[in-house]
Amino acid sequence: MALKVYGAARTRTVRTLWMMGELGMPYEHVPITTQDGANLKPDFVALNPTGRVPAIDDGGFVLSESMAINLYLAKTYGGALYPATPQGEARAWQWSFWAVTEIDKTIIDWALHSSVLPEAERDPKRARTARLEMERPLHTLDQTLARVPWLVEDRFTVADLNAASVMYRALWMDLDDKPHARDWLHRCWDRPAARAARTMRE
Ligand SMILES: N[C@@H](CCC(=O)N[C@@H](CS)C(=O)NCC(=O)O)C(=O)O
Repeated sequence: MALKVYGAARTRTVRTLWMMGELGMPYEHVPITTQDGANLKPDFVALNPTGRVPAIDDGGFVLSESMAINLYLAKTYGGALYPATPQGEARAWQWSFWAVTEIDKTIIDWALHSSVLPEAERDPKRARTARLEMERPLHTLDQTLARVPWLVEDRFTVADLNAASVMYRALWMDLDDKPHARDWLHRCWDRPAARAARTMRE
């Protein structure tokens, strides 16, 4: 039975769809949407009690949380996409936690109030506050990438995929004062699997 990926590409599921593209594995996409509440229907909640997407079902092993899903997929099926040492592995966890705790909610707030919501519903002050809050984590990222081309070891790994996928909205952010982070972000999203995942959502 093929691995199932639950969630429409327009949701955070794009992170998992990108990973599936990198893996080149066959999978079944169940594009559950959230606007119509399909994610809260009893069938889906029985499978995934969080009622959120993405989720995967790998032969009966059901997992939610985009970062955990990608770390699991890379470790299980990803070969060189997963760091080779315990230290590299821990760094991948570090950048994944960094992405969800320091970037995820703030960048969505920034995107909503700078471009995504209809103009009348945007609050420019919220967009500015969100952008300011991101200054410190973006600086950390930029300083790191001034020294190395990739976040872990010397190649693109799940650490880059997780962090860059959470930063999807930053593709439209002016990052000229963070050139290392900006170039890395575009390098990550220029990968064929990332482009394919974007095509599914845009
Ligand atoms: N921390 C979770 C967040 C998942 C999440 O909030 N997904 C949204 C879609 S982007 C969702 O399912 N929203 C519907 C809801 O909360 O009912 C992850 O990274 O997977």
